[in-house]
Amino acid sequence: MHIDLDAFFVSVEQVLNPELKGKPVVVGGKPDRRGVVAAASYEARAFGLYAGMPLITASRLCPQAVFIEGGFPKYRDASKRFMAILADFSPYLEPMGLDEAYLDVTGFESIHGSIRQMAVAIKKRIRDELGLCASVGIASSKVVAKVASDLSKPDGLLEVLLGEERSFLAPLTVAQLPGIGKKSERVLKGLGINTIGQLAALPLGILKSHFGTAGVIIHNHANGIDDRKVEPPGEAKSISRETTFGKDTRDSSLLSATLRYLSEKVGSELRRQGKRAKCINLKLRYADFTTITRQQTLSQTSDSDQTIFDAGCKLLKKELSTGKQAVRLIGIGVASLVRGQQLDMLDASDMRLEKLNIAIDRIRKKYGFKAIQTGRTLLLKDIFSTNDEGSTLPTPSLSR
Ligand code: DCP
Ligand code: CA
Repeated sequence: MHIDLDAFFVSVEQVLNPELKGKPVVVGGKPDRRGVVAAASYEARAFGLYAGMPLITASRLCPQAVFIEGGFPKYRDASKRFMAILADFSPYLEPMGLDEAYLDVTGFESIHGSIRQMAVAIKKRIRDELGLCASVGIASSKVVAKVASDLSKPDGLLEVLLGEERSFLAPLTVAQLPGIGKKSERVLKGLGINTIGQLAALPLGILKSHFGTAGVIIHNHANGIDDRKVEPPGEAKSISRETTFGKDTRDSSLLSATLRYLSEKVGSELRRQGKRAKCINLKLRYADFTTITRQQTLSQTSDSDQTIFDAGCKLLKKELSTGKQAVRLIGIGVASLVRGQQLDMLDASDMRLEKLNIAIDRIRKKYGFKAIQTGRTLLLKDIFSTNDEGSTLPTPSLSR
């Protein structure tokens, strides 16, 4: 089964404020703010609004829409409750983001009835307990189940019977196949391929010459073949935080203050998971949207804000010395994570930092992230808005 909640952020807002029901609603921010639509209600989509559209365009197309800022904690809570309902039906649950999951219910029919009955029961529980609508696709593989749930939206339920995968996919457009983005769609159009059926019939060699090894996957998926298992999540392989500036900037003190803030967010999550990182990466997006990432490997694993920040800063300085453009987005991440303690002896200054991190984490856990702030981030005071989660920039990506 693939289960996906309809108009997720918006629907959560409508449950909390029923006056919004049945109206064009946009979550993402007020239209005078720079930013994009995160979620649009189906009523808003009727005006051509979609996720990723600039808010300013959205307000032009649909001035009567209600624009709301939204708040990540609400969606996270709804997501937890959604996943808990699914977990009642099978332990083979693979969440894909907040509002979407694969669930392998094979073998649980004797408890819950047919798979279709299970899907009906899941939808009912989500409606009764969360007030939300879910769309469900049932099929013998992940890719077909996902296409089925997408196609069934909103409030849908679509089952593709065993053996009917190919004929189900055949009439759909290639863009409806997960993994086919705008670029691949253009390449395929150039080859005269518009439907998944045509794609399925294309010789494998041609696909390989255009898409490399991904060509094999595309070929299989187009033919309804997908042997990926539903895999309950392992441990996070990387942690990152990023933010888009209200206005593109070259101000190195603003960039470094933001980098410090993001490093602290990454560091505290790293320590919360009881892990250390070997690799630090910096991400920058410039005014013209070109995006770069640069990494550095540490000589020893670390979980300290200071180490993450120092490595990020070095990479930033190097990059800015060559870049001429203003920066639109900055992000910092850690990868190559390992669990547990440092084996080498820490020197006195490392020990001091470690104690400092522990103290800061404790204060933040008790009083919120904004309860304590390092000098380096003071510059951001005016830019940061605050909410019940603590100090966050007004972008959802940062509130996590
Ligand atoms: N989201 C976002 N920015 C995007 C796309 C999505 O912030 N560019 C957020 C808001 C969505 C949520 O993720 O509510 C889930 O994304 P979906 O693509 O599943 O979209 P919706 O749930 O809003 O609508 P649908 O009914 O099409 O699933
Ligand atoms: Ca959704």
